[in-house]
Order: sequence, then C-alpha cells, then structure tokens
Amino acid sequence: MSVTLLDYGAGNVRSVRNAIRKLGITVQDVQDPEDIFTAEKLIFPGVGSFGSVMDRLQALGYVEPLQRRIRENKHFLGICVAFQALYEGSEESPGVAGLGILPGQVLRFPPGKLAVPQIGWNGIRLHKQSPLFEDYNGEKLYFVHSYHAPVSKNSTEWTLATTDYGVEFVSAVSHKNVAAFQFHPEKSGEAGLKILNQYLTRKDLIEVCGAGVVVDPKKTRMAKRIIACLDVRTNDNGDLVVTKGDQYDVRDAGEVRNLGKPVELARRYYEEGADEVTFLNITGFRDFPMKDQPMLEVLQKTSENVFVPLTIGGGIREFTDSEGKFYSSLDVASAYFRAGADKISIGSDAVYVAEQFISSGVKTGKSSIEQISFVYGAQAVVISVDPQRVYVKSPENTSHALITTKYPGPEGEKYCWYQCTVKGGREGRDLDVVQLVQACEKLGAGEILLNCIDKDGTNSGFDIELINLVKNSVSIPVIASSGAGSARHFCEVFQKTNTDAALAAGIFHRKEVEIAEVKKSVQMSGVEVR
Ligand code: 1PR
Repeated sequence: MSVTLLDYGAGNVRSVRNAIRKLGITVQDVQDPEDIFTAEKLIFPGVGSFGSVMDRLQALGYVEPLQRRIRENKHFLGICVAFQALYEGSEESPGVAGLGILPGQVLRFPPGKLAVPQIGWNGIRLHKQSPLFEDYNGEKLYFVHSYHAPVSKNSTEWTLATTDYGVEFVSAVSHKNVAAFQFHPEKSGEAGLKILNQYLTRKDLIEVCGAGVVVDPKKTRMAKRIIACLDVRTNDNGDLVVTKGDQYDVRDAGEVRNLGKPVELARRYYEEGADEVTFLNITGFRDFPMKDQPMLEVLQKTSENVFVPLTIGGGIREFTDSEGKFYSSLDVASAYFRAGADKISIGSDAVYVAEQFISSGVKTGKSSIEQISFVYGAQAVVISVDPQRVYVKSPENTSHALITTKYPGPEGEKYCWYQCTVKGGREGRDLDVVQLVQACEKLGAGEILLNCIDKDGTNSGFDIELINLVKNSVSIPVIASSGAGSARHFCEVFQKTNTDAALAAGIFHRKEVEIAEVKKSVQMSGVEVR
C-alpha cells in the first residue's frame, strides 16, 4: 500500500509524512501534474495562506488535475488550508479563486471573546456515518486556523462534521471517496492516527448519508491545553540535555542541571497526554542553532513518534556565520519547520523588533515576525516573553503599563510593571510587556508564550496578575508559563484568568505531578480538557 503526498515545498509536511509512515504505509511524492490524477490515494496537507496555496497550485499546473480527480471521485484527503481550498474563495485572500468544488467563501472568525487563531483541541459533531470515523470515539481533535467554512444549506450533502468556536463551522466534508478536514489528524494523537488509517486502508469511503444519523445537539467545547516544556542546552561535557532553572539560573554548584534527554522526555510527555510539547533552546541567543544543528536532529527524531504539536524556540534571528554566510530569521525558522516543528517561538529578537516598530511606527515587512508569519501563517509564530517585575512606589514614577499588585515589593511598593528582557533574562529593556505583546500581535504573531522570571522554577503558582494583564491586552491566544508547583495551580490559573493554555517544566521533569493528574484536577474544577 502506498499513498501520494502533495508536498509543494511550502512548510512542514513532515508530520503528515511521519504519521503515514508510523501506520506502516509508504509515501510517494507528486512529481508532476499527471501524478495527481493517477495516484491511488492522494493526501494534500495545505500549508500557508489560502492565496499562497492557490498561487503555488496554479504555478505548478496542479489546479486542473486536482479538480478532475475530485470530480471523478478518486480518493482525496485535504487537510486544513487544503480543505478550505475546496471552496470558491476566502476572505483571507480576496480575489483569489479556490478550487470551487464547494460553493461559498471561507470567512475569518468574528472578533469577540474567543482568541483568534483557534489553536487547540475541539470536538466535532458528526452529521453522517463515514467509514473514516468508524474507530472514532468522540475524542477532541487538533485545530489551528483563523478562517472557517460557514455552515451552508448549499453544501449540506458534503457536510460530514461541524464544530463550534463562537460560530458553528464545517470541520469536515466528504462525498464518496473525497474527504477534507479542517482539523489536523496527524497532530491529533492516537485518535487522529486512527482516522488517517481509515482513509489509507479502506478500499472505498462511501458514507451513509442523512436519515438515521442523530446529530449531537450539544455544542463542542474547546479544551484548555496543558503543555510540557523542555528547556534544552549543551552542558559542560557537550551533551544536549533538558535542564531547568530557578528564575533562569540553571546551575547547581556550578554544573548545569541535567533532567533528561530531550527526545525521550518529549515522547514520555506525549504518551502521558500532553496537548503540546515545547522545546526552548535556551542558549540559542549566543549559540547559533544552525551551526552544529543538534536541535534540528532532536526535532526530527521527536516528530517520528510524537503526534501532537511541537513548538521550538531559541536563536530565531538573522545571523552571519564566520564564513560570511548570511541566514535570515526566515531561513532559521524554515529549517526548524522542515525538521518537524509546527510553531516556532521568538524571544529576544521579538523584543528588538517591537522596539523598532514602536519607535518608527512603520511595518517594514522585513522583521522576523512579519517574514515568518507571511510565509507560514500567524498561527505558526509564537512570541516567548521573559518579563520581570519592576516595583514602583507611585504611578507617577513610570510611564509603563502599571498594575496595582496584591503582592507588594521589598519596600512595600504597591505598584509594578513588567519589564521585557532579552538573552535569557540577562538584560532588561525599557519596554513593558503590554507594549511588547501588542506590537507583536500587530506585526503578525499568532500566540504569546508568557513566562515570568519572578515565578520561574519557584513552584509557587502562576503570576495571575501578569496573565490577566496580557490576556486583556491582545486577542491572540496566551499560554501561561512559570511557577506551576501542583495540579491545584493549573486549576487556579484557568479559574482566575482566561488563559488558553498552561505550561510547566520542573514539576513534570521531576515527576512531582503527572500530566494525567493535572488534567483530572482541572476537569474536576469544571474546566474542559482533552
Ligand atoms: O531569545 O529567541 O534565543 O529564545 C530563548 C528562549 O529560551 C526564550 O524562549 C527564553 O524564554 C528561554 N530561556 C532562556 N534562558 C532561559 C533560562 O531558563 N535560563 N528558559 C530560558 C526560560 C521558561 C519556560 C520554563 C517555564 C516553566 N524558561 O520554558 O520552562 O518558566 O518553568 P517551571 O514550570 O519549572 O516554573 P531566544
């Protein structure tokens, strides 16, 4: 059994490739337009914006063979933007024609209480019985998108599943042997692999339509994500290790703490139910990640066995090596995506970019955030923020975004602002966290990973005041990080803030609390989890 992958070189299709291989099936690539028509089974994982996907398909001469394949009912599976490409067009790229198999336009999620992009695990409501979902038991699946296909009477026959996220939208379509999903089966853990397996192994996918199918009347609910984070660096013996500091100091008696091997730990967290795994190459600001490439290898190996989203940060910036070779930040990010990352995270460089943007007021299109967001989409660009508290006696003492804090400073100060830092917290800048996150959102970032130097490694709970400040300043998702010391701290952060996800490192590495225990407690406190 083999399957043909439509990889037009735009981004990370490694995860789809790895998922297919994991299922024991050989992958071939489309080499020329004719392959699209002759392939036994075709998978098209769309990457990038609607316009960039359609432009690539046009340039490669793939539009007509794809339309012919679908109209002639040959096996086809589209994922994410490839699902959206089945429609006539999208608000994302006005004037660009889609494949036009389905009527209507793909729309942006309306602004409101919910963060856009939708990033995370949501349910689906099946509208017909399909062999694709024969082994499916109602698990949540992984979505990441800012645009959605509205439910329409004109395409009822095709509607296989719908999902709620502020509005009800079409999350899967199928018609005979043609199917497409808004969610990512290759990133949806075991449940997603089973769906993929059905597509790959079933001889025909003719579904049972309409009558007799009872559509679940309950709205689907997005889960709050629990993320495991691995801070990675080379220790003094030259080994790449997972480490963890207290307020960013990772050494004990001069030695870098060694808490395990990155690939093994990532796999353990996937198997224990982490909704996402994040790697932070914490010395990336000084050791250029493309030099000896150990982090690329870590990602490649991890993505062979981990089927939830992977984020990688550290060292994403432009660089000229000792031989004079120039790498743009987009080059560095592209290498990470090709190695298996779904999202990249930018730390120090985001601060410099924001400072420049705030002082000039001009979007140059050349910054790391803008370039990577343009090519890979906003949802792939995370900003990792390393703020620390600066206490002040009175509001007149600063022009920065102040909060009145319940936890006074060393001299009883009632006010504080959060100062952004660079180089792993080593250098403070004259920029506050609100200025940073708002500038980054404007420049095209899709998510904020919000650390806190004061809380990092302390096991004393998340900084609720900081998280509320940031969450109320942006409309993109926020990941709360730093300070988790018990399952109760996760319950607290979801009850007292509207954060979209919570991340921890130390307690998971030291096996003080298991991910399953965290999820159970969070669920018992009334919060939706996967
Ligand atoms: O500046 O783009 O090269 O990125 C460097 C990245 O490395 C940034 O994301 C920065 O946060 C991270 N980093 C740099 N130095 C350190 C350090 O610890 N010395 N780690 C560091 C920051 C933050 C979280 C941490 C949580 C949870 N670590 O990843 O794991 O705070 O910890 P906890 O649950 O144990 O409290 P660039």
